[in-house]
Amino acid sequence: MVSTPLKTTRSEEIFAAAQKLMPGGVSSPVRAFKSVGGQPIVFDRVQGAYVWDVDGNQYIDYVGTWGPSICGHAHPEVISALHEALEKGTSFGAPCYLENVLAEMVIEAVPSIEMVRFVNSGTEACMGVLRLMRAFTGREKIIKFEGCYHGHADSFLVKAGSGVATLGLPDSPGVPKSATGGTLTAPYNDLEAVKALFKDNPDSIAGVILEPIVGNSGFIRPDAGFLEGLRELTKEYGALLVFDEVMTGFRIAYGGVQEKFGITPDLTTLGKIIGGGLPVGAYGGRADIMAMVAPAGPMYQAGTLSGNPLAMTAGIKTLELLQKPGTYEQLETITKKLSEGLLKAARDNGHTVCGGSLSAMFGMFFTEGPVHNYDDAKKSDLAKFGKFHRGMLECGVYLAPSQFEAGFTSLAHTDEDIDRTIAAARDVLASL
Ligand code: KE4
Repeated sequence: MVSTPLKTTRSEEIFAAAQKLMPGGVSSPVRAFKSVGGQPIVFDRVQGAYVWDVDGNQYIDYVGTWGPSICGHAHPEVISALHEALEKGTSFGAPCYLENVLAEMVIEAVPSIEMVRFVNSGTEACMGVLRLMRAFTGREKIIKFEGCYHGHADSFLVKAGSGVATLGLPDSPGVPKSATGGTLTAPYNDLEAVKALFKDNPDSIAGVILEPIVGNSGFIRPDAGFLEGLRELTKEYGALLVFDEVMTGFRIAYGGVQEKFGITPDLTTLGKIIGGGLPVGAYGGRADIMAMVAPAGPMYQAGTLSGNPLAMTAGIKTLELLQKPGTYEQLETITKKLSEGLLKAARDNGHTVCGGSLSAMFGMFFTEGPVHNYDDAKKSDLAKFGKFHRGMLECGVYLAPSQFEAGFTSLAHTDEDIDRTIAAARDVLASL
C-alpha cells in the first residue's frame, strides 16, 4: 500500500472551529492526537471494521470507539433493536425490565458478580467501587498501579495511564492532596512492592484495584503469579481485590480476565462493551458487599440516566451477539495474526519492537522490552510511534493515537483487513 498525503481539509476546518468551542477541540483528551501529532481525524460515520472521516477517507479501525464496538461498529442487529426501543422512549428514570435482563446476563457471565449496579461510564463505575471498598471495610487507603487508569475521579489521578500518561499529567491540577493522600501506588507486576505497602499500612488498606490486563500503558499482561499473588495478599490482610474490567470485560473472554485466568476478585467494574456503544458502566461483586449500596444499604450512589432503556438495549444485544459459539476463538485468531504480522513487519525493517495480543486486544512498543510495567513502557520510542501512527493513517489504518493505549479488534475485521493492515505496516515501517 502506498501512503499518500491524506486530504483532511474538512477535518481541519471542523477541528479548528471545535478548538474555539471546547477545550482542545475534543470531548476527551486522547482524541486530540497530542502525543502522535498531526491533524486529528473528524469522523463522519462508522460501520463494521471501518470508519469514514468528513473528507470521505475510509480507514480500517483498531480503536473501536475505545472498546465498545467488539461486534463491529453500528451492528445491524444492535441498530434495529435500538430503533424498536426508541419507539418506547429514550429514558425512564424508573425501574425497567431491560435492567433485569442485562443484570442477569452480567451476573451469569462474570464469575465475581452476584449483584450489579449500572451507571453511565467506567469512571462512575470506578468511583462507585472506590466508595464501596471504603464503606465495606471501614478503611480509607487503596493501592493502584502506576500506568493503570480507572477513569478521572480524583483519587485515581495518581500515576494514571491512558490520556493522563499521554498528556504527562500524572497528578492533574485541581486534585487536592486530601483526595489522593490515601492512594498508594506500586509498579505493575511487582508483588514485593505490594507486600511492602501492606506491611507499612496494616489494617488500613481497603483494597487493591487494577487492570488485570493493562490497556492504559499500552498492552501489558500480568506476569505469571501476579494476579494469584494479589488474591492471596488481599485475603491475608482483609482487603478487597477489585478488577477494573471496563476495557477487558467481555473482550478477553465472555467472563473477562477473571474467567480466562481463573482468579475471582471481590468486586469488578465494567463499561464499554456492556453498553454496546451507548453510555453504560457497572460495578458489581459479592452480594454481601453490594448489600451496602443504597437504597439496600447506606452507601450512596445515584444517576439520572443509569439503566436507561436505550443503553440497556444496546448492551443486551451486544452480549447476545458475543454469546455465539466460536466468537472468542475468531477474535483470538485474527488478533494474533495481526499482532504477529505487525511485529514481523517491524523487525524485518530493522526496528526494535516488542508486544503481543490476547483475545481481541493487542499492542506494540518501539522498545526492546519485555514491558512488565509503565516504566518499561515509557522506554518506547514515542517519536517513532507518532510517525508510525501518521503513516498508517495515510495508508487507511486508524490506530489508537497514543503509545499508552491498547489496540482492539472486532468480529467485523476480516482476514483481508488484517492482511491489508500488515502490508501497510510493512510499507510504513520500511520508510521510517
Ligand atoms: P470511561 O469513564 O472513559 O467510560 O471509563 C474510564 C475507564 C476506566 N477503566 C479503564 C480500564 C478504562 O480503560 C477506562 C477508559 N478507557 C479510556 C481509553 N483507554 C477511554 C478513552 C478516553 O479516555 O477518551
